[in-house]
Formats: sequence, structure tokens, C-alpha cells
Amino acid sequence: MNQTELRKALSKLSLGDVRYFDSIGSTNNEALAWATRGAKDLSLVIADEQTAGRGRLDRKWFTPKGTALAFSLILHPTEAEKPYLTRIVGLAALAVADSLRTRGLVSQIKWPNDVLLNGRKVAGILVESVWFGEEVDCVVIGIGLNVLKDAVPSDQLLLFPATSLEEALGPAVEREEILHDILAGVVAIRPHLRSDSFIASWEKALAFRGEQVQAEQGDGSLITGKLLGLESDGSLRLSHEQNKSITVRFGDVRLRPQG
Ligand code: BT5
Repeated sequence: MNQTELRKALSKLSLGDVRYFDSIGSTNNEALAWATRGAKDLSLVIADEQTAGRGRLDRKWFTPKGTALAFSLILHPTEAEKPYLTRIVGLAALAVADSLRTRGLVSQIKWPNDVLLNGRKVAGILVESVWFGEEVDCVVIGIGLNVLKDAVPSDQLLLFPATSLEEALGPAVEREEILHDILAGVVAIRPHLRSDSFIASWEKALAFRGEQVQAEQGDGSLITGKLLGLESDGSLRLSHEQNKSITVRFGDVRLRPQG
């Protein structure tokens, strides 16, 4: 990654400190450790390659060198933000979606943490917290975005089809500029985290709205229903049998297989 361009892009934002790595295990691990040692609000860990990038539930996230964005942003939530921390994944997803929209691309958010382009995963988000006693002290937002085609893992490594910005836009994609736009988006949307309009924008960006989906919950059980929208905490709202509404708090969602 071009560090001069990186510093130039980031200098336009009011971030905390920045740590750049040519190669790292996982930017989230580094950020979680840094958060426990006094990192300032909006401090950033960014790497050109991850050798042990993580998804949720111990899944792997692949970041081959020079092909993608992989970064983790540390937030110190204010007291006013603390009741709304389950919305942070939506904040990150909306910031990614906005950065794509300014490049003419319409993306969708596959609940809870994927950003899709043309029905394929272009970005994944992993939000993790550092606790101090009973309270969340810091939140780490990890974002991985496939920029070049070479970032996309082979099909057998994937649970869901993937794509890259290069596939959608051609080769002229500057990683530093996209990084700037995503971070600027987080900063701009963050003051609206507590508002109803935030949930409305998140809901509007959801993939499969009004369609029959299958939600696989954390314990592996499947729920089928029509995707209605979001609860105020960012949980998924489905209409189940006889229009009974059901809430899914944790899991993955996909279109229900036909037949
Ligand atoms: C995610 O998990 O999608 C969250 C990914 C977060 C990655 C960022 S990179 C910066 C920061 N540091 C980290 O260590 N992590 C964060 P999940 O929904 O569990 O999806 C994981 C699944 O996505 C894997 O099991 C693969 O099927 C698929 N996958 C892995 N690498 C991918 C890639 N580059 N592009 C598309 N899909 C991928």
C-alpha cells in the first residue's frame, strides 16, 4: 500500500492514531489489544495483508497482499451511544455502502454483516467489544473489502459467492481513497446512530427485503420467513407462519432455496 497516499488520505480526517502493517495476523486482534492499552477514539489499524484474518464464529477472512482493504477502527462509545452498540455493525455497513454509491455502485446489506454487489459478497464486517467490568469500554469495527479480483478466494473456500470492486468497476480503484470514504462515512453517520432514521436507512439497504429467507441461527437451527425489516436494536424481523412476527438476534440470512 502506498503509505504517502495513505497518510495524505487520512490527514483529511480527524482520526486518533494510525498503525500500518505490511503484514499482520488480524487487524482486529491488534486493535483489541491496543484498545485495552489506551488507544484513542477513532484509532486505526490497517494492513496490506492478513495472515490470520477472522470472520465470525471462528471463520477465516482472506486478505492476500496488495489486493484489498483490511482495517479495524477503535471506537470509545460515549455514554449516550452505549445503549445502541448493537447498531454499530449497521453503521459500518452503511458507511461501506455509501462509499460504493459515490462510485456509482448500488450495494445491499446481507444481514447482519455482509455487503453485497450484484448479489455477491464484496465486504465483511466483524464488530468486537472490549469490556471493562459490566460495561463495554471500546468497540472495534473490522472491515474487509475486496478491491482487486485477486482478493476473492476460490469458490471452495466460500460459504457465499464473492466479488471485488475491480470486477464491478474495472482496474482504476484506489484503495486509499475508498478507505478515506468509508472512514469519513463512519464519522458522518455516527451522530445519527441513535435516531430512528438510522434504522430506516439500514433497513432500506437490506438485501432480500419482502422475500422468503432462511435464517441460520447461532445454534445451527433454521428459521424460514419473509424478511420484514429490523428491530430497533438491529435484530432481524421475519414474518413466520400465519404472519407471526419473529426476531432473529444472531445468525446468517440467505434466500430460501426454491422448491
Ligand atoms: C465476516 O465474517 O464477513 C467478517 C469479516 C471481517 C474481516 C475484517 S478484515 C479486518 C478485520 N480483521 C479481521 O481479522 N477481521 C476483520 P463471516 O460473516 O463469518 O464470513 C466469513 C466467511 O466469508 C468465510 O467463512 C468465507 O466463506 C468468506 N470469506 C472469507 N474471505 C473472504 C473474502 N475475502 N471475500 C469474500 N468472502 C470471504
